[in-house]
Amino acid sequence: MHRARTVINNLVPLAPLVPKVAPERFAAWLAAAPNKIIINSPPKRWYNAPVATEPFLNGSSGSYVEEMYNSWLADPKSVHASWDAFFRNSSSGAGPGQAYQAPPSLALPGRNETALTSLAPFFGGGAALGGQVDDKVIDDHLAVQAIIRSYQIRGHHIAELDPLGISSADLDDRIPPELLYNHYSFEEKDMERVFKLPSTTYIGGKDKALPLKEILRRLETAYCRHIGVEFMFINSLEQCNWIRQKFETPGIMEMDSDQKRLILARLTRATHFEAFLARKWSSEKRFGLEGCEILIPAMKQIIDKSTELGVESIVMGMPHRGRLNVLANVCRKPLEQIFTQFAGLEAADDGSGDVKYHLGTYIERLNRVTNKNIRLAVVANPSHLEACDPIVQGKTRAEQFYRGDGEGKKVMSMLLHGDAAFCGQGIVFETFHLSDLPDYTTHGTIHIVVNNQIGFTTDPRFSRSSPYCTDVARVVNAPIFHVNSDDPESVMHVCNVAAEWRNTFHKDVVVDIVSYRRNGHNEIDEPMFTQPLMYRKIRNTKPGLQLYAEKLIKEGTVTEEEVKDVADKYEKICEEAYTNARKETHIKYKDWLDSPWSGFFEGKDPLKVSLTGIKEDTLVHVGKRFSSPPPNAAEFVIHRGLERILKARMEMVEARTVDWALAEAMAFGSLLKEGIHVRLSGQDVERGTFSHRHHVLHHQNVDKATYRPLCFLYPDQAPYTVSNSSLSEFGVLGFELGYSMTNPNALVCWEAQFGDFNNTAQCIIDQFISSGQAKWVRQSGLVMLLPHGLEGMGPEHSSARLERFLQMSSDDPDYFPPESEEFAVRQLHDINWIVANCSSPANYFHILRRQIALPFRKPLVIMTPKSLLRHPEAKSSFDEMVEGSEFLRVIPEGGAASQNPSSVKKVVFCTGKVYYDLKKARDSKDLASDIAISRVEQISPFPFDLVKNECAKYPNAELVWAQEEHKNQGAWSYVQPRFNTALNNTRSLSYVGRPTAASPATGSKMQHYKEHAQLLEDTLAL
Ligand SMILES: Cc1ncc(C[n+]2csc(CCOP(=O)(O)OP(=O)(O)O)c2C)c(N)n1
Ligand SMILES: [Mg+2]
Repeated sequence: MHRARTVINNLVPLAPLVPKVAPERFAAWLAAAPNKIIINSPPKRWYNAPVATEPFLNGSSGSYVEEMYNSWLADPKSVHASWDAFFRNSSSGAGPGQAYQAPPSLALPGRNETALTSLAPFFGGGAALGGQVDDKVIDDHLAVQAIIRSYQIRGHHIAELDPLGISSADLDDRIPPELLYNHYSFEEKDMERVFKLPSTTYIGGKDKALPLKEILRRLETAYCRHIGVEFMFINSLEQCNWIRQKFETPGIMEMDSDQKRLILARLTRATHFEAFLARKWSSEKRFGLEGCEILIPAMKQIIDKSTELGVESIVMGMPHRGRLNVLANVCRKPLEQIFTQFAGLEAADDGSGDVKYHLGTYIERLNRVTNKNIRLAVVANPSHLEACDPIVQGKTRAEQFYRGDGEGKKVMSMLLHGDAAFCGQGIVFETFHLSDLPDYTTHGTIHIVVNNQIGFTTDPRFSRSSPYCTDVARVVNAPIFHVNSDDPESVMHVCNVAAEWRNTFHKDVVVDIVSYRRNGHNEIDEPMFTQPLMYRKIRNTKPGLQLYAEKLIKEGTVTEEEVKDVADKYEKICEEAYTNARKETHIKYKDWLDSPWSGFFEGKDPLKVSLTGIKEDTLVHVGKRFSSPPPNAAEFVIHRGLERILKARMEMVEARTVDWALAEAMAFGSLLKEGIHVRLSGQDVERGTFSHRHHVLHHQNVDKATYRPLCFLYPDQAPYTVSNSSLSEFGVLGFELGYSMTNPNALVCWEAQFGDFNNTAQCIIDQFISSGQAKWVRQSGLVMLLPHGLEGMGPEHSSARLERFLQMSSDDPDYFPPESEEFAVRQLHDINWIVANCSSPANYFHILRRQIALPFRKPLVIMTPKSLLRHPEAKSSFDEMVEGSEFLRVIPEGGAASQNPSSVKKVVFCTGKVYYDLKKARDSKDLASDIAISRVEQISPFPFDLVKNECAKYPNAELVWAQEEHKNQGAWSYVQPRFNTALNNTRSLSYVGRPTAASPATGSKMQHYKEHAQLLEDTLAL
């Protein structure tokens, strides 16, 4: 298959495009008698080596070769013996000029040969042949094949896609030469000649041969009217043929009058919805759909077709444009709820809310066309265009996972894009690259581009370098259907094909609706400032609804009264809803939730946290499984180094201790045992960036044979997914966030390779994780694992930018909440996320488990260690994990200093791995009784209560905060005001550590050690 595509790609002529001066396309040729045309050989092509060296494969024979090759692949006997020999030789690597063997004589056909004379009827009559086939006949047949192929490959370039008729969707007004009639040697008299059709086309329907004139007419109809099909780059002959069939088959686009009336009704709603809003709230921004109202019937068509094919749930993501219309007319969100958003009412529930064109929704309803129940969710999104793409994919994937929908037959995703954003935003590319990865695929997404040929005030020519705004989709071999928005029936056809494509191949597909934007970017913008000619044209362009209504009236499908009637009815619905909306006094953010967790919150004490310590038996069981080689160890050969690692793990279990990896495995394993699905995703997480985890063992002799110990802990455990991700942060973090939104009873973790790289996913962090609950009342228990710490690895492998996470924490530095039993959980309940830097494996174990033990969900950001993964002291005892133990927000000094606190001279507060360095230095200086070192493990929400107690314990001590990060980084600026609050400004806390800096760490190891030594000395100075 792949080889066939190689051939196809090599066959694409690379001749320069010629300017579109005269309309010398075949269509024009049909209308006007052409001049005599000379055969003009396209550039030379090659099959297995450069064609220039394989002389017989030049000229227009490329498509013929492809035809032969396809037939040969299916059945070597179906082609002439010479072709058979050629393909066999070529497949086995014969060099240029060596694969070809002269064909046997035509006079004596062999077993699998067809005498050319048998094709006589197609060659203008046997008499013309006289037992011989002249070169012209063969060349003409090859030319016909080349023409067909040219239309399939390049027809879209000249399709009439722009409803305004002013620009080309591919930004190129020229006509590819192979679509010009004078590229080939036909004359007018040839138009009536009948040519045999190759198997790579379906234009014939039942006919095996057609007159040239008809061939050209049908190709024009299929490829150059209001649909431009881009698909010939796809690496699968089967898929190419499937698409050819969907667009070439005669009559395939015909529609009955019911279907047409349905389109009209839907288009009416879409159009009148915008008109209604414009009338009632003329100065409100709503990012209307005017100019591309066909989007609504298009989406509905996809939903109808997909439900008909078995889909039960659709997760959608979309930008601002037409969003309210989608909510109203696709999701059928009550109009009252939409209209109240315009009323400026206060919210009746918690949260800070968002503007109306960002809100999500979730609806379950009956699809009236298919009479099946369907769930529709539109995820809430920020202004940041395309940022919700991976979220939608993660949410979809999770829904498929929980439903056991392993092939995506029941749940699918649909993503909407603006033309400028689709090609401009890198996240689109990152999301496409998740589409075929085993643990990230959603088995095909239907993308719709609202291509209004403008982005705010910028013309496409200045906003992209690719011909089409959709070219990014080509990387995943997604077919792309460009369609003129003013031809509703063509739009519906491509929507049907897109839904069928997804259902058949479970791969992505793009519908590019080429349209225009009737107003400015928003309703109060003046587009004439920047696009005067375009907008003059738009003013003179009839709305799509009017055009379609006129068409249907003209052809007798509907009457004028019926058209008016549908519109009036919808207006009435809007008016009624408007009246009801005016009675509302409050809005409810909960009405706009995209991922309701039914049953999760109900009947729960919102402040009751389950215990995180577990039975020792479980620790032992998980520990042992995790430390054991595969059960069939005799055959499954693991790496020697791993044998040692497993052995060391087993020894730890026997000694009732854990290191970081073991603690993590025990947290995961115990949750799996409790029925909690655990998913760990990120770059190289299976082994672990620092080779400490090893959740997937690889057979050393058998390719792809692996063993995942945590999947085999208990027969009835929840599933465990651990997956190396693509090299993306924005895309993958977004995906995992989406995954975490679907079901609260799962621990979803994303690990950065180094914490430093999280900033390429900054938008997900800022727009979704940090603020998602406040804006959209949507919770997530996502865990971000960010390896962090200055260890001399240079500026880009040292800091996860702890300071940024802390700066975005929403707890008030000046407010010490009332102390009570529920102090900790109440803080967690009120904050936007949790930021921690654990220094012990046990604490890591507990904080992971606490994510699930909480009666609500909060994102957790953990600065995870690197050197501590192997630090001999960074171990914990089972005692710290068994029942009765819990997460420690602060680990107080427990050594000599704590025994005689009043004589302690200094209390050093710190967080993370620097603790071990400070402790070692203190003990080596024999200062264990003079200096207490306390660890703040949960930095945010800040443990005011525990810090206060710890300080109070050492009344005569100086208080310092020591950190290895530079002064303007790390936790300092967050903790300082909070210490003051905890101490009620009665004592002060001073800073010890590196000075301020622009870069997170030095690139010089020597300098690093120097700075580190200084830090220890300064901290321990008395
Ligand atoms: C990431 C991001 N950058 C910039 C913007 C500002 N912005 C809002 S709409 C817009 C133009 C979008 O054009 P297009 O994607 O074609 O959608 P349209 O508005 O034309 O429907 C821009 C630049 C944004 N919202 N998000
Ligand atoms: Mg646009």
